[in-house]
This record gives sequence, structure tokens and C-alpha cells, in this order.
Amino acid sequence: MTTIAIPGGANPEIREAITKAKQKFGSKIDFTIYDVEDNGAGDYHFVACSPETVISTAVKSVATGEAQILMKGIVQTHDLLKEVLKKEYDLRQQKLLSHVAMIHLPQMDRPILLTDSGMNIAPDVEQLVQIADNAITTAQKIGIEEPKVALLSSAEIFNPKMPSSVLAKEVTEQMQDRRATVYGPLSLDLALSKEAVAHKHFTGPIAGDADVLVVPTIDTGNVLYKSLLLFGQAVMGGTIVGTKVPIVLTSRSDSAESKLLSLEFAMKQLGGEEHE
Ligand code: COD
Repeated sequence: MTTIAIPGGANPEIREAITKAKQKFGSKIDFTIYDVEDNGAGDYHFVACSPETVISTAVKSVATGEAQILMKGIVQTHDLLKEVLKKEYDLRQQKLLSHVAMIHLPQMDRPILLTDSGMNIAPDVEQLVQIADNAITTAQKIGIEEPKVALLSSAEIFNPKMPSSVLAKEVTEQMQDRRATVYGPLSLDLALSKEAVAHKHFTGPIAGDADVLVVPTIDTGNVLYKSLLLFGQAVMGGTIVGTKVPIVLTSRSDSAESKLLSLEFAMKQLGGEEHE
């Protein structure tokens, strides 16, 4: 049995996601909502908290092992992440925590991972290496054994005046020994579109077949994420990784389908550690 702790979960959108998740996973999962008051009903446990302790009580429940996944309800992302980062919980597994989104697009025959469009604001080279490493680990946990990791920039030709190009080149140089192909700078079309690759006669270790997109800043990632959601018919979900437990980040505007995908993504990351 996997228990999912949800701070700020007492609202209709989260209750709908819980109902759908219960239909999908049955008795394999169990939910505990942490909130000030519960004004609905559903198949979950409820823990009443003061407004100041909603987040901390839920985070404590994953730190003590009572719950195995933390899922954001209607609380501020920044406040939740600041709580998770507190040393007293000992939740960090890697030096740097990062956000990985899983994207399903009707145009693609495979899921694409996108990082970091949710946590690290403007990573330096060392941080981007860790972000890419976290994504490789996540990809491998969900069954992509040797992921192709594209470091995005505006163009594939190195430009020393373009910060994302410089970042991508340095990260590529530092990550040649991984069980993955890490390559950049690369533009989005060359990372994902075989037609663009053919049209531009591009040859390289990643040519339209990327599994993971690494963006240079949170702003690039957030704009890409929301464009795909608004205009690309994408269904996507995301988690914070590098922690001892997956942390599902959903936003209020996510569809119930996206919330469910986020949860499935987190469950897959638990893999063999899934609690019976
Ligand atoms: N991994 C591990 N440790 C970290 C990380 C990280 N990703 N980020 C910060 N820390 C550590 C620092 O080393 C330090 O010890 C402590 O945490 C505080 O660090 P600060 O002062 O740099 O950072 P904070 O506390 O002001 O903010 C950290 C956040 C992750 C909350 C911040 O980066 C943030 O707000 N990110 C954007 C989140 C967001 O709004 N996402 C939604 C929109 S897409």
C-alpha cells in the first residue's frame, strides 16, 4: 500500500483526482489530506491542521515514512519547496533537488521528460549537471534505460555570446561518461522532430529522438510547458526528484487527467519500493 499525503487537499479538484486515482489503482493506494477543515466527502483520511501547520504536518508524514508520496494540494509551491528543503526532515537524497515533468503529446510515440521547469530558477553549470543527472535517474526508473538528453538552446551551432549555448556546451563536456547520451546546444526542433533534422541535414548524437529536454532556466521551461499544455494538447504531470520520496507538483489549472498522470509518474518512480 502506498500512502499519499496531500497538504491543502480539501477542495473539489483534488477530491476528483483522488476518486479517479482510486478507480485506477484500487487498494494499492491510500490518501491522507492535511487541511484546515474538510467540507466534502471521499475515500481518504483527513487530518485537521491550523493554517500554519498544514504543510509542515504533511511533510513530516513523508519524512517519518508514514506516507510514501507527497502531493501538493492548494498551497503555494514556493512554501512547500521551502519546507521540503529544511534539513530537519532529512528528505534530500541528492545534493540538488529538481523538477521533472512527464509529457504525453499526441504527435509523439513516446513520453518526453522536461527539466527543470519548476524548481531551480537559473542553474549554473554544476547545477545543470545535477539536474540532468536527476532526470537520467528518473528516466531509468520509468524504464528508459539509456535516455537521450538534449540540452536546449536556440540553435545547434555554438554561440559564445548566448548563455544557454555556453551552458549546454560545458554540461555536454562534463557528462560524457554517463549511461545516457547527453548533448547540446540543441534547438527544440532538432531535439524532437525527424522532419526538422532531415530538412536541416543535421547529424549529431541526438537527432529528433530526445527522451529528455533540459532547459537552461525555469522561465524557458515554464513557457514551454504551458505552450504545450495550451496549444499542443499535451497531458503532463510533474514531480520533484532527488528527494527520498517523489513530490507531486500539480497546479490548480491542471486537468484531472494531468493530476492523475503526475501521480502515475510518481508511482512508477517508487517502482520496486512500492509498498504492499
Ligand atoms: N536543491 C537542494 N537544496 C536547495 C535547492 C535545491 N534545488 N534550492 C535551494 N536549496 C537550499 C540552499 O542551498 C539553501 O541551503 C536553502 O535551500 C535555501 O536556499 P535559497 O535561499 O537559495 O532558496 P529559497 O529558500 O529562497 O528558495 C528555494 C526555492 C526552491 C523555493 C526557490 O528556488 C523557488 O521558489 N523556486 C521556484 C519555485 C516555483 O515557484 N515554482 C513554480 C513556478 S514554475
